[in-house]
Amino acid sequence: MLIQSRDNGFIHPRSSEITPRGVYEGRRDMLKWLASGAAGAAMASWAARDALAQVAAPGKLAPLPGVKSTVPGAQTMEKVSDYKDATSYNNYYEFGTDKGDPVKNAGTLKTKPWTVEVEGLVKKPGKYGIEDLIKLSAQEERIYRLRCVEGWSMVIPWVGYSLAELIKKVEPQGNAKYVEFVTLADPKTMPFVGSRVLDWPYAEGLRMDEAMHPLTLLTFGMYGEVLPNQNGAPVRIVVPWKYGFKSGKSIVKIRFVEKEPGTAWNKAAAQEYGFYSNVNPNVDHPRWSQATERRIGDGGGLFAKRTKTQMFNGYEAQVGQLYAGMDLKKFY
Ligand SMILES: Nc1nc2c(c(=O)[nH]1)N[C@H]1C(S)=C(S)[C@@H](COP(=O)(O)O)O[C@H]1N2
Ligand SMILES: [Mo]
Repeated sequence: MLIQSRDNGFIHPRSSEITPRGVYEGRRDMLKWLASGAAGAAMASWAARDALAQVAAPGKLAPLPGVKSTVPGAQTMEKVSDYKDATSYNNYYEFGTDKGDPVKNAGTLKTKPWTVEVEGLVKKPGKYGIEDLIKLSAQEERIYRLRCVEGWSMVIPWVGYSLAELIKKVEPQGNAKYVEFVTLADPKTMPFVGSRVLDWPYAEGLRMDEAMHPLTLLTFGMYGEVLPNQNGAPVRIVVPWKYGFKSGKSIVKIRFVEKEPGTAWNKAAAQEYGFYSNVNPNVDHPRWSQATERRIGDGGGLFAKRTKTQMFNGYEAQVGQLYAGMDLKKFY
C-alpha cells in the first residue's frame, strides 16, 4: 500500500472553503505572518480558530475548552460545520431513525450520574465516574471530518483526549487484542431501544492498535462545550478515519477482549458493514457508491455538489500503516 502523504494530511481547500470573515479582515496580518515563516501547522490552526469563532455553540451547555491539539491530523483548514447542523442532523437510533429525531428526543437521556466501567483483560479494571474520567488527561480540541456511511460528512471541533491515555493507565494484558465499546441501552429514557432495527445495546469495537492510535479520541465535548445529548453525551468515541457508525455514543463500558467483538451494524447486515469500516472510496457499499460525499450545510439540498471522498477520510498519512498488507476489499 502506498502510504505517501501529499501534504501531511491537510486537504487543500478550494478558496471558497476558507472564507471565514476574519481571514479576509486579517489578511494583512496573515501575509506578514506568512512572510515571517511561521506558517505550516500554525497557520492551519489559526484559520481553524477563526472558522470556529463563527460557528460557536450557543453557550447553553457547560463549557469544556480544549487546547489546540498538536497530534498530526488533528487540525484542518476546512470550514467547520455550523453548530446547528452538527446538533440537529444526527444518527442516534436509540432516539429514532430520522436525522431530526435525536435533537427532538434525546432530552430524556440522563447523563448524571454516569459511570464508565473498564473491564475484561486489563490489570487495572475499574469504574470511573464521568467527572474523574474527564480529568484523567488534558482536554484537547481536534477538528475532525466525520464521514457517515450514508454519504454525508461534517467538520466538527471535538474536545477530549486520546483513548490511548486511558488504555495506558489501565494496563491491558498481553492477550487483549481488541477493545469493545458498549453504549447505554435504557428503554426508560431511550424510546427506540427495543425496536428491531438493531441489536441493543449498540456496541462497537476497535483492534488494539487502532484504539491506541493518537487520533482515536475519547470525546467529552464539541465546540468548546460538553457534548449535547444527541451527539453522545457524556462520553463517546470518535475515530476519524472510519465511517461514523464506528464512533459509539454514550459509552458505559470499555471492555478489553481477545476476539474481534460483534458490532451493531455488522450484526445487522454483515455483507454491508464490516468490522473495519475504514472510509474507502474504492470499496462501494453494496447498495451505493462511497466515492463521493455531501458536506452538510453546504446548501443546495439534494442538488448540493458532492466532493470526492478520500482514502481513510483524508487521514491516510497517519493511519495507513495500520493496514499495511491487508486486503481492504476483504476487510471492509
Ligand atoms: N449509540 C449510538 N452511537 C452511534 C449511533 C447510534 O445510532 N447509536 N450512530 C452512529 C452513526 S451511524 C454516526 S454517522 C455517528 C453520528 O454522530 P453525530 O450525530 O455526532 O454526527 O454516530 C454513531 N454513533
Ligand atoms: Mo453513520
